[in-house]
Amino acid sequence: KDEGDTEIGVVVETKPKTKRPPLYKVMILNDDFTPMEFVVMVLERFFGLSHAQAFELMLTVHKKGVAVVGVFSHEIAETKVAQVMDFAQRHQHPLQCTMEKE
Ligand code: NFA
Repeated sequence: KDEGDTEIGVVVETKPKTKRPPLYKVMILNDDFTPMEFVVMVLERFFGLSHAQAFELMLTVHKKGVAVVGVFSHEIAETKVAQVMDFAQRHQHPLQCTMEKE
C-alpha cells in the first residue's frame, strides 16, 4: 500500500510572556488655597524628595496644574494617595492627590 502522504507541519511560536505588574502614576493637583510650603513638606515627607527637588516639583504643579510625583505599584500608590489625603485633611487644606494607571 502507498503511504506517500506528505504531512505539512505548522510551527507555532509562543512568546515567553513575563508579566510585570502594572505601574501607577501618583499626581498632585494645584489649588488656590494650600500653602506652597505645605506642598513642599508633603513631597519631602511622603515621596522622599530633597527640599530643592520638592520645591521645584511644587512649582511645576503650581504653574501647570498637575504633575506626576512618583510611579509605584498599585498598593504603594494607594498608600501614598491615602497618606497625602489624610495629612491634607488633618491640616484642613484642600490639596488633592490621585493615581492613574501608567
Ligand atoms: N497654588 C498654591 C498657592 O499658590 C500652591 C500649590 C502648589 C497648591 C501645588 C497645590 C499644589 N498657594
